[in-house]
Amino acid sequence: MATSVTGPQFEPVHERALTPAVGPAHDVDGFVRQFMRELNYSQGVPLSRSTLNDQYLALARTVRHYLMQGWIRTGKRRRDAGDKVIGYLSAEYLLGRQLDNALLAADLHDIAREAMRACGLDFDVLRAQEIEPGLGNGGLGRLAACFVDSLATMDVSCIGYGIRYEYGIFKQTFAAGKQVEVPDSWLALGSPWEFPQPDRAVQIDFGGHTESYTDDDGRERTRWVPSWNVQAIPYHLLVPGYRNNVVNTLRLWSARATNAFDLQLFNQGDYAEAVRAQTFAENITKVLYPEDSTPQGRELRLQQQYFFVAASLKDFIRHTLPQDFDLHHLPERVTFQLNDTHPVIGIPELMRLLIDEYDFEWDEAWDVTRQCFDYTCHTLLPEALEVWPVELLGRLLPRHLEIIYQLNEDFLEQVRERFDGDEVRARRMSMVQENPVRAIRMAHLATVAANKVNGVAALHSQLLRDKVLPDFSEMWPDKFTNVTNGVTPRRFVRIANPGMSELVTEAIGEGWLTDLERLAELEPFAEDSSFRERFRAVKAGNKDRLRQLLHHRDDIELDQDHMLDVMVKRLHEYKRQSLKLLHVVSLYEQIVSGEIDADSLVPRTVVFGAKAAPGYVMAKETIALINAVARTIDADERVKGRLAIAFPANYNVTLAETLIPAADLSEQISLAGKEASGTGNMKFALNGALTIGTDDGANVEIRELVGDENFFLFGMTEPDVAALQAKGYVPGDVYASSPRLKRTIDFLAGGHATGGRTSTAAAVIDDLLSHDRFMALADFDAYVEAQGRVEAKYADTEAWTRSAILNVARSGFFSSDRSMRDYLDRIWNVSARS
Ligand code: F58
Repeated sequence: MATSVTGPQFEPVHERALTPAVGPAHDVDGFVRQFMRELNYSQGVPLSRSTLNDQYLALARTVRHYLMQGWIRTGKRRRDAGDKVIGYLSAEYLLGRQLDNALLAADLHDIAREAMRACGLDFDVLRAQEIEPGLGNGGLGRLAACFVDSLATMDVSCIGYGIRYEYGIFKQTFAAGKQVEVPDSWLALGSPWEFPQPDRAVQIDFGGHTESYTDDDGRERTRWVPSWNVQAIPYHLLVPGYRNNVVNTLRLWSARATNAFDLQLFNQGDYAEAVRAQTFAENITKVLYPEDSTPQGRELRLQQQYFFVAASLKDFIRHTLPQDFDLHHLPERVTFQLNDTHPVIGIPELMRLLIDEYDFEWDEAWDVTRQCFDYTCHTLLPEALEVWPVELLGRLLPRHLEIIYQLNEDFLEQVRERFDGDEVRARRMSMVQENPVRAIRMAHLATVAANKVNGVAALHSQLLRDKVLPDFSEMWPDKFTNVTNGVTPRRFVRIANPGMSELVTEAIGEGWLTDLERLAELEPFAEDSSFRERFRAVKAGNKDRLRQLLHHRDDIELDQDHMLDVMVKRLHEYKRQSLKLLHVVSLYEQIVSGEIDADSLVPRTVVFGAKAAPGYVMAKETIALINAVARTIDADERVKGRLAIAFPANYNVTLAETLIPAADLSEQISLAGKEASGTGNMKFALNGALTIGTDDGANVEIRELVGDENFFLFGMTEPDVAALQAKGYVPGDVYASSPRLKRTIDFLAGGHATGGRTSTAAAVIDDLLSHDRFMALADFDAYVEAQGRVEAKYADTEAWTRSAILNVARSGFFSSDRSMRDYLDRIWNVSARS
């Protein structure tokens, strides 16, 4: 159709967006103009009538504008080059606040601050408005967020696939010291960082049955006849690299009903029934399961897993690959990293797609599938390895169950052939467990299909091979590898600790943020007394910042000049918060009994931060107990100013960013052999805290790197634990034979640390004395002894500071950039551009 254009002629929008001049100007004026435009045209308010939330949303969208060009360019460049994509499949991304990270990536911080000042607004108040997207439980989810940050910074093509939970990890509050969970409505005030793409929805099927048929070529085939389906709507989030104009994508899926609304029912007045389908469908992505260390075998969880994985695979094939791409070459274009077992249903799903929808033969499909997946295991607790009852799997995904059975049959045939028909071994290795109910072992399925299987720290990978999957490592020794976790220095050093970052840059120059091993250049400064003084001044400033935050946020008054002894992580018995608490009670008992003079103690505040899974009774008892002891100590004049517990509610990424840089002592005291890696331990070391820890997870590597003299090691090793277990562990005997422990427990049981109430500690003490599955009592004496070493060292300010600086200098290895390089070399066979 011929049209005559009378007005100005425009280039197509996508072309224009590629022209550098089109983005907002990188200066205060440009920022202010864009901000006002956002406020007026997107929020629809003049500055004079705008609320804080309006201003925050406009600010976020303004910053977003500066990233758009990089995002469009990155996508185009990757499509043109046909880059191999890392498809990171993770049910969780614990992102933390977005604004600071985007400002840092785009180098806009100073401009934005100045621009807000020019508008008469308080930049810091606006930054504090942001509600962090808590789309993860703990370490595993935060690791995924660190990894995508590093991949963008290293310009590696990655799409992070996940779930857009409407409610993330619950908000924790305390009522009379007990944990109360409040829904986390992170979307309620608007979500300026996401781009919904409803036109890119994909349909996800569930239920029904399978049937055999003969196709036009006379081949016997199987067809899945599902009984219901939902729509998966993708939402894009930007993942900006650090100052490289690269922006990768996080693609999070949200569920929507296929037929939202039954108009006939509505017209008949049956309103509830009319929207039933919608409610049902939308439940799938309604809420994150708040379990941390043991999976909850619930139908909805399996629905979530299949939902996001199936949507991601379909979407990748349809929208990321060129049209008519020959899927025999899929492994050249993608590698799907399975973040724990949660996305493992993707393996039979890819088989199903290839066979049922793309006409592949079984062997061809398997050949492609087993080259497309790698599997990371994040645990050592056997109860944390997911199994799905076949009854449930067969009801929800009948075709997938058939495929798994067939894969298992083929696999077991291989096992029998290789190991002389060893039937006992075949049963141990089977993907199907028979007792207590017939169920699919997702870790076995993943291990069989994956190209590579990795643990998350050296010790963990060793134990994974030797204890969790020994038969598999015997069969395929080369399949197993290790990648020690890491953390992003952009968020956890630069943003969280600006004072230290500045000091580091002054000392060793720029460039360390993307080459963290360069922190080693700080080593000589540990011997420089004026540097040490400045280092201490930074720590003191960070403590002051924390003091102010806790005052406003939690009504907690931190004592000035205390040693900050910090234990922050999910609450779990294996992590042994109870051991830390026993240490505090022991100090308190010694003062109260007059054994030691309060003034002889190094003044210390023990900070806890921990959420308990809502159904985890012992974890909740422990929280209530910590709070009760905190109250009792706080009210006792005899220890005032010398000993305190602070337990701010709702520990999350945002709080971590203020808490960790203020810490002196990092508590990493899990029972050896139980913490796969830990990543909090790395964040503390990088921010100049000294670790008191067991020989567990990545603590082992931290100690090796920072040196024994800069780390407080205590407790049983993993072989000690195994030997004690084998001998038969009797916690009552430990209690009876350790006078210090006995006095501590008797004191606590007598109600002396819980305001006179003996019931508060009963459940925890009963459990410790009768089971103590994680052997807290067995390590108590060693822990107290190590705390004695901590006190002695802390009293020597210069020695402590020297060690703190050396912790920073020697922790460059723990950058997630290094983890990503290891994945690229050992697992993905892809090279980074930078
Ligand atoms: C954690 N796992 C490990 N799981 O405990 C920790 O040692 C490690 O550093 C971290 O992964 C990263 O590798 C963890 O956070 C979960 O939260 C799962 C959530 C879903 C249910 C099962 C546990």
